[in-house]
Amino acid sequence: MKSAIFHFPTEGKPVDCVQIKTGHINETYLITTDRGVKYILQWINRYVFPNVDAIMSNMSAISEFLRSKSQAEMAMISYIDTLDGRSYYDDGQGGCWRIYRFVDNSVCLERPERPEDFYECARAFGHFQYALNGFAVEKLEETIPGFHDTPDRFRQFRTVLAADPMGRLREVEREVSFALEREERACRLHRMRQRGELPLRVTHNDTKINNVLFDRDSRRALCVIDLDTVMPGLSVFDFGDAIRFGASTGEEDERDLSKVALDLELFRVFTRGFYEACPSLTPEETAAMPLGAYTMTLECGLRFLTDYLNGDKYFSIDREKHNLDRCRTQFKLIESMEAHWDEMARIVREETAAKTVV
Ligand code: GN1
Ligand code: MG
Repeated sequence: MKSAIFHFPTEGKPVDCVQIKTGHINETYLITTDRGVKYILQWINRYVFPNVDAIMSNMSAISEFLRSKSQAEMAMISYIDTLDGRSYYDDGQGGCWRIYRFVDNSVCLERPERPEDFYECARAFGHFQYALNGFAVEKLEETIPGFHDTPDRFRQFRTVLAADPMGRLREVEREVSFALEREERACRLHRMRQRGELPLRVTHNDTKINNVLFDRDSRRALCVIDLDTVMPGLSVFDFGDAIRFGASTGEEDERDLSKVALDLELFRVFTRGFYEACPSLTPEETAAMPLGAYTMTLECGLRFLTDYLNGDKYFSIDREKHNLDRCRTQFKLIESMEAHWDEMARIVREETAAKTVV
């Protein structure tokens, strides 16, 4: 049992604690009490999130806004304050903990088991974006500054390349060239953002399908979770990150790269669901969807590679070279996107054109 749980009010006495292996940053536990009530307890990684107050205050600002909007069709998880009235428990040893009540009958999917799951996932993230239209973006704190600042990710990459602290550079020369050759294209979105060609929105920034809770029976999306990286961003960050993870035919850490490609049918289904749930996207935003998928995939691969070269300090790993394997799947996916670029653009046009208000 994680003793942090005893700093929160629970219905009944906690009697069981199981770790849920999901995500690469925080640790998550399912707690059950003697009255059968379930809670999710989370340990927040302070190396990644030094400012926990900023996370919690973003979260409550968003929750409040969404609750005040009657049309919000998606539920929000709400964190439970500690016994002494704080939004999280600081254990004094560098650990911060928070809890929320487990959503009854919910299930979290590591990948879409059928296209409908991915459609539901798209609707959930599209709706999240749509429902937050009108929220004053500037009220949000940047919980991780420059999170999707791709040029800055390249700068960090170059710093690690120059230092090569683990002596791993020689082994990854191919991956390094792969990334550097694509730098210009990967930074295009950032320049469009700077030029104001795409509107700044409230974005989730971590739109993996495992950040959506589904109803176990109906398989409808219930709510979006993991709001730690909600920050000002571009709508296509959310679109693109979901594609990166969910529309790949292989796992994010698959070692057999022949299994990894972009599934165009899943790409279509996601585009449809996202646009249906968020019809306020501008024509410029929809046109940038393929580039969003490309940028998020390359950037994520670059982050895995940077972390590998840096000694695996950021993403948790379960095996040697885990981050390198993750980097390779992302780059394989990039090759698949490059090979199907025109089809991606055509699918986006087909799925958004008919509905565009002229
Ligand atoms: C991290 O921990 P998790 O799985 O929710 C990361 C994302 C990456 C993702 C790659 C705060 O998310 O940005 O896209 O791993 N989160 C943070 O799977 O860096
Ligand atoms: Mg997550």
